[in-house]
Amino acid sequence: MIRFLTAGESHGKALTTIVDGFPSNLKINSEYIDYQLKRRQFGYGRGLRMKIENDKVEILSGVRFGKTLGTPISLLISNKDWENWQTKMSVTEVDEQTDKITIPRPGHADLVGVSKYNFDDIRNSIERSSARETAARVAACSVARKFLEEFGIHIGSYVESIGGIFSKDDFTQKLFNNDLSSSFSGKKLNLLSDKSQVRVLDSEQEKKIINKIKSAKKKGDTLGGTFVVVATGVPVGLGSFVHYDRRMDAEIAHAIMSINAVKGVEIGAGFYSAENFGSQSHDEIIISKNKLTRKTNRAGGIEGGITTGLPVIVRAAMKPIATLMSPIESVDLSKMKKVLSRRERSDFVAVPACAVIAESMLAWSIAKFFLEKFGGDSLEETKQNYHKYISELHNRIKNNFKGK
Ligand code: EPS
Repeated sequence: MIRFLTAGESHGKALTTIVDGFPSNLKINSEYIDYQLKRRQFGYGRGLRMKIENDKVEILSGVRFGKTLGTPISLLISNKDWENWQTKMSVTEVDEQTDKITIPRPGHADLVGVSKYNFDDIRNSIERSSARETAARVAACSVARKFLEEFGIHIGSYVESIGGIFSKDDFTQKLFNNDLSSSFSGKKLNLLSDKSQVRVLDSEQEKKIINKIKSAKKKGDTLGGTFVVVATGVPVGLGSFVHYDRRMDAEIAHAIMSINAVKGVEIGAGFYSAENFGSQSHDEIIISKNKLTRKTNRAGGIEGGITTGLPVIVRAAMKPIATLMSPIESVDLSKMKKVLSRRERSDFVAVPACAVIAESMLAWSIAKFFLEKFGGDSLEETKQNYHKYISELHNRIKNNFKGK
């Protein structure tokens, strides 16, 4: 059973995470994790904080001579901005008076946080609810991503739309139609999407989106969007139908929905299927190259809570960032009077970053069910179990049904 916890406030000294349960002898280094951290910081429309931070991880434990020990892996990411927040975010009591935040931003955790935790300063809600926490998640999930790569599982993503601007070339439809070259992989997908400033696959769409972000900025407004995450190389048989918490699709929906500002998650062509006939929704079973497979992949690589062996396809919606430079209505809690909401430094758009975070969370979910199925205390043991299962799979089905 793998697990991780993160800790750290947005403007505290650092973010930390402990990653537990991975087998020994997996090669990992800080450069690998830093590459993913950099991808999370990227994207047109991010705010000034990303100019301050240059997220780098320090591996504190669980790794020796570049390989995991099978022991808890602890990771640290320092907040460069801490320098400017030492008094305001001091762990110990300070004599200096700090201004309390009394106006909650609609759409952020400001009001619900003070309501729930009995705070007299909204700062206490902002700090941990900030999407800064996702830097620690990306670091933790990089271990899962590296582990999956050992089995040829690659996770990639692209931004499908920002502010309602979609590409004319519907790549998502190609995924559902299973209309991709045999060499298509999550890794190759990222080589394309990472080239774009907003991580889209179409340069015409990129131009339109950047213009829309520019106009949102001018108006002091923000935008959300939709993105697609794809995992290729996933074997048949991860997850189960036996319990609600062993279903791969339920696990993934939970993981993606837990990302800040995500308000919708869809597996495969979920919403399309709801509007169409069964014959247009399900994936016909065929034999190709002597193996059982499907004509299409509208199920998004999961049937009955179990992976089908086709790419896992997850689509998600991110709402616009809650901090608005042209604010909407709120209430000053110190006076209980109507006011305009509070402005503070923030992003205008963070959909490209959100897609990278979702890749990381998807890696975690798949690694969790992968290790549940194949187990192993060392990477060698996990590989042995995996290869035995994969090599026997087709003949096992054939032999079981022979002559019946
Ligand atoms: C973020 C750091 C934050 C924001 C953003 C994400 O930095 P700061 O609050 O110091 O500007 O840029 O957080 C939000 C948009 C949010 O609503 O919390 C990061 O590291 O991703």
